[in-house]
Amino acid sequence: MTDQPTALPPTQSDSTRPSLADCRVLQLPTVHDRRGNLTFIEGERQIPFAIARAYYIYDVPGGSERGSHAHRSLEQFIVAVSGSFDVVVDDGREQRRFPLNRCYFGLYLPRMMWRSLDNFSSGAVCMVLASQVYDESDYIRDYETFLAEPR
Ligand code: T46
Repeated sequence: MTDQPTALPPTQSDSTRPSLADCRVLQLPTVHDRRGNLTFIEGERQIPFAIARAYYIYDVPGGSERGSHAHRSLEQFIVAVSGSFDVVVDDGREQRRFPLNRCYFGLYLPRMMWRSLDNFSSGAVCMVLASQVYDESDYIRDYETFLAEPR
C-alpha cells in the first residue's frame, strides 16, 4: 500500500516575494511493507524544484540553534529523518513555528524566508534538499537587511 503525497504548492514567480502561506508541510509517499516502510522524494514531483544538493545536520547538542538567515533565491525542503526539531519561519511580516517529527513529512521553504531551527531532540537528523549548490553569496545573514529587501 502506498500513501498518497500532498499536492505540490504552486511555483513562485521570481519577482514576487513569497509569504508564510507559501511554506508548506508536504506528506511524502510511503510504501508500507512487512519488511519495513519506504519513503521517497523525487525533484519536481514530490517537491516543487529540481534537487541540486542534499545535506544533513546531526549530533546537535541540546539547546543549540541552527540557521538564522534567509536565502535570496534558494528553495529548500527540510525533513526530520530521525527524531524531531522545530523550524521557525519568518517572512518579514509574521512568524510561524513548524514542528517536524515524522520522516514522511517535510517542510517546503521558498526563497526569502528567515529560518531558525531549534528544539532538537536527542539523535535528531535534519535532512535538507536544496534547489542550488552551496553559494555563500545567496545568504542574507543580517535580519535588518532581510527586512529591507524589496517586496
Ligand atoms: C539552512 C539550514 C537548515 C557547506 O560547505 N555546504 C553546505 O551545503 C552547507 C549547508 C554549509 N556549508 C558550510 C558553510 C559553513 O561553514 O557549513 C558550515 C555551516 O553552515 P551554516 O552555518 O550555514 O549551517 P546552518 O545549520 O546554520 O544552516 C544550514 C544551511 O546553511 C541553511 O541554508 O536552511 O541549514
